[in-house]
Amino acid sequence: MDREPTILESFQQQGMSRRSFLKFCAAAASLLALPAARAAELAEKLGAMPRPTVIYLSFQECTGCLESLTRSFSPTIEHLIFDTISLAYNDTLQAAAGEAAEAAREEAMRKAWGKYVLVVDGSIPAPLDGAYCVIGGKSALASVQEVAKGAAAVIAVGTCAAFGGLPMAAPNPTGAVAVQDLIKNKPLINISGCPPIPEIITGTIVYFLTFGVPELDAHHRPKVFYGNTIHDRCYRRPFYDKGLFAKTFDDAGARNGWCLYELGCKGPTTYNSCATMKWNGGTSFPIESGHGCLGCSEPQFWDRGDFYKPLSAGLWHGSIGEDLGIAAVAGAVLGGAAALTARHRQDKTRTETETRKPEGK
Ligand code: FSX
Repeated sequence: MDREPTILESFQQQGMSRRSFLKFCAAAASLLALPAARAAELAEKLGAMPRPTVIYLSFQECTGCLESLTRSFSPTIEHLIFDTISLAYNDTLQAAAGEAAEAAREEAMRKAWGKYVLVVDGSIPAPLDGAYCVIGGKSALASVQEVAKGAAAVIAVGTCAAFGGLPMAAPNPTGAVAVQDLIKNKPLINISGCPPIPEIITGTIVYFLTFGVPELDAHHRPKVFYGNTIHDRCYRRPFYDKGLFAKTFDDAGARNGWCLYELGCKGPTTYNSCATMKWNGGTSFPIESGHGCLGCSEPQFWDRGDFYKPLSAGLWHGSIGEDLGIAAVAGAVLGGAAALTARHRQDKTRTETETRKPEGK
């Protein structure tokens, strides 16, 4: 064959049938909540295209995002990197090291200039020409700018890459910034979460390859995954509505599975799919394990207040938390009637959030 194999041919070369490819596409379509016609289109388009080149750069981060990605159940990481994309560079997963690895990246960039997808995890320290993060003799700042030049699109994976995350937490000793603070002239998708849900990473990549940039919220996140708060979909929500709250992690309320709001849960102000997609193939998520949401998919989550104080304590800085917090205290006292107020305020703050520009812009 004197041309690149298509994605379907790659599946078949790995000994898998067309049927298993269609099952892979059906799983991806279901994850993305696509209607039947779009699901068929996904299989048709994905099957006919050659595997696109992906360059994956990691900077200031904890590698949790990549750990998360390797645990994707559907599409699996194996299907993604062996059959769906051509992962030209990832300094954690690749076998090559040193100069050979850098040469492979340069070659991949040259061959797919203007067409490859750049995935970034981790924040980038900007001061002193990026001197606080240097890999292979090149600063993260120079690397991301150089690779982004030839990219068709940029996907920022994890809250560090999307919003600065933990490395940017006060006092931000390295002057860390987010990818969107540096790359302004390319289509950009943020997949936030510390780490993000693995299926959101793989699902977004598959969607982008097939249909282009999905519909995004004000923070450049795919609406299909970040369109609702954790609170909107939380299975403990009926207890919130009745004003039944756990007061400590070991009281009767906690044992009965009541709402964790008063223990600091940030679910009402956090947009993500944890309550529906969950983790480890749909096994559980933090609130199901008895711990409140930390709000890790929102900008500046680390500096916005005490993780273990309720939003109503007013320590979660910003109008969203304060507004919702006041409503929730009333909910605890007045039960169902006040919960209606909380929902109304939540709708109002959702609108505020969606019209808000990303911080630092
Ligand atoms: Fe950050 Fe990711 Fe949290 Fe860690 O790459 S979003 S610290 S899970 O690893 O960047």
